[in-house]
Amino acid sequence: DTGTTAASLPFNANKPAEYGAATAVPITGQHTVPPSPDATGSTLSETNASGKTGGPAEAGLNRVGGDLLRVRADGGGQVMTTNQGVPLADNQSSLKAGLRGPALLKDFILREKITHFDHERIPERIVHARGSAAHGYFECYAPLTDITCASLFAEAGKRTPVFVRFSTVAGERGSKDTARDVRGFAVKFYTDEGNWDLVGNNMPVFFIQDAMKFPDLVHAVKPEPHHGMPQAASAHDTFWDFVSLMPESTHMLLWLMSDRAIPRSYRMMQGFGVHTFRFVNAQGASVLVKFHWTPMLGTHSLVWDEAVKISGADPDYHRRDLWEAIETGHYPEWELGVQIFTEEQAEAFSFDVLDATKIVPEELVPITPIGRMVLDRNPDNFFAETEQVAFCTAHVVRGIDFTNDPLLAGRIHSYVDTQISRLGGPNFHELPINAPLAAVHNNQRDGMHRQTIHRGRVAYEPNSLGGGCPFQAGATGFVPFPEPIAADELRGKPEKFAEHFAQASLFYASQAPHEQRHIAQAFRFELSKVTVPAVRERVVSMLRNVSEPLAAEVAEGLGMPLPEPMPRATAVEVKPEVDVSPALSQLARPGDGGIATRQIALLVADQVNADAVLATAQALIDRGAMVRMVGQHVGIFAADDGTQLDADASLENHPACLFDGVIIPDGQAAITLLSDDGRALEFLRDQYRHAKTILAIGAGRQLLEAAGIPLDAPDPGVIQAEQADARAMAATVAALAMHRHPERETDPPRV
Ligand code: HDD
Repeated sequence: DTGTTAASLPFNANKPAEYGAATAVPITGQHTVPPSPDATGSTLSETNASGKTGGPAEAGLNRVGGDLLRVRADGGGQVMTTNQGVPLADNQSSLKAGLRGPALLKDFILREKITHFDHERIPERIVHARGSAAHGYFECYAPLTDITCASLFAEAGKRTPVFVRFSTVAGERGSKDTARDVRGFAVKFYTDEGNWDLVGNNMPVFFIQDAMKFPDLVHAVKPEPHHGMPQAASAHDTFWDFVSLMPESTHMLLWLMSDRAIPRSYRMMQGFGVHTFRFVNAQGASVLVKFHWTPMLGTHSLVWDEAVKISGADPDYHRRDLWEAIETGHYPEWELGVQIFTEEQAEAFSFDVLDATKIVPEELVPITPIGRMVLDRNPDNFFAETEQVAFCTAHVVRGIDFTNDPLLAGRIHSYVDTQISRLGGPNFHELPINAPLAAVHNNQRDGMHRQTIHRGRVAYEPNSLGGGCPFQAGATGFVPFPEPIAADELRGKPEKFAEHFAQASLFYASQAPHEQRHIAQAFRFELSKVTVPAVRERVVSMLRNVSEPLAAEVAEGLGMPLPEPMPRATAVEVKPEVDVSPALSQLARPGDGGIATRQIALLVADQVNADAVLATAQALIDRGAMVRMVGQHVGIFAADDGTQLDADASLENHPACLFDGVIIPDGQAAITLLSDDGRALEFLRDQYRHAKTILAIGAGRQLLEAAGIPLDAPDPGVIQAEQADARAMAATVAALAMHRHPERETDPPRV
């Protein structure tokens, strides 16, 4: 006996008798009652019931009422057991011969716990390893039965549960969120006629035209194989070596170097199905379609210097943003639209709609809105849901079919195949997050980790012993579109695939001046990391076929002479239908003009003016913004009228890059303190450099001066006011709603 009383032990209240002879008699543990879902502090959001979470289906919704409740586990108020359900007296100390003795091999409790732990990890996705996901629903606007018999588009108001995963492509599972990269936008629709996965990206084109090249592309962009660097970055030799030898990647490179590759939020980016798909109606007639997701919050991006700094300040920036928005009830929403066109129209286009490096300009075929998607529930468990979800382009439903895009053909194989090794066998469709809500009946049997218990002795077809069941649905099931094909087998590409530059030029020409500037800067940055001069030269020679001013700007930025333009793969002159497509600029989709969920820093220090703090905070909170008091430390500050202000962020733990705007309240003594603080000055310089909104009230102006913020020229994003009155707040809200003020940018930055 150590002589220590149980009550005085500080270590583990649930296990009072941990030492000495007292351990011979195990003591029943204690538990605390977890808060109810409604109580503040709970991270669960079951109250936001979606079809996938259970609850009765409402009229007009899917007839399937499946849910995940059947597999949810919650240890609250429960006794601890082994995996065999045996209640455990003690799972904190291993079984030993004597208190100081050797551990015993027969300790199945220790061995089970450690064995399970040893096998907790599964292989990460070969691409798109880092991602974040959420539950929600898709709601159809109006019946589309004239063009598709897909059940989710059958009725106005019909809701279909969805699970959506956003991702970066190149980085490993633990990499940063704000890398320059394509973002995955994968949607699993649990329709009442089976699962449909629309596995898209936030860019409408791709690097390559044929799936055969996908392993080469991924090997080139991933960390270089000899030393495993760089992580989550395309700025290295092997990537640019590969793409510069593959002019078909030019159009995608323009998107990748644009602001699209550093989105402000998953909630503020478009999504695209990329390939041309088919809608097929009940009569078997087909139209071609391209899928577009448009965010209600508009399309907005970071700037590169900001993205780099966020990588250090909060590598989980996008994951946190999505999670917090949903937890606070600001459910992100997108509109789904389709470009609809016929085969005959497609044949007349100057490009091939089977070429995934080409868009169909919206000016040529406008987008028809067909429904909206709302994400209203965070997953309960990251591994079980976000990690184990298996998206496959092969998962289509009746009414939706493929085209002969050769990139899509390879994908139809690749995704199912990869899940078999990633998720450990062919039964990954039985994992709860992957299981369709529609019933599954077929003669497939067995395999690793089979969950279903099939009854009966018939697992073949045709059969008479099982009454011929399960029977084929015939014309009411999935019938492939009967596309007539008569052709020679060969390895090659259509003529139109050889034109690689026209749409890259279109994209560049359609960007706003600051977007064009950012593209040139991104090329400059990425290529400056390339060590082989010949690779840089090849990229710039490629750019000469896109835009001479762009090529010249990049060459100048790299201190190199202009190389000859890259020889073209085709001599055929392409006459593009449009030279400019305003829809390709992010400015075309500014969003709803609100500032909801925008992160605003309110700088505080002792003796800050209480009225200014409270008035500005209230005005912004009223419009849904997220306001944080940022102090020289976290915790309590005394304002000028004695009010205690509780700062939940500090200049040290929440640098400027994490905010969309900053308020400098009045209060001479506080401003004097902040003017002597290098972190406060750096905070303002970064806000200014990153083209964000700054409001300075009264003496707050002195802080701007101390930080060297230029105040000579008018800037709608730098607002100075004597008081936090309605006029000042209206100007601030309008400036925040503009997202950024790029007209202030200079290269190199003034501040
Ligand atoms: Fe892919 C994952 C999107 C081309 C092979 N891809 C993956 C994910 C997205 C995309 C969003 C992540 C899914 C998730 O969150 O689990 N991929 C695209 C788009 C492409 C594309 C929009 C071009 C239009 N992909 C592509 C090709 C191949 C693959 C050409 C192979 C031939 N992609 C895969 C994969 C992954 C994957 C290896 C890795 C993990 C997974 O599938 O489930 O099968």
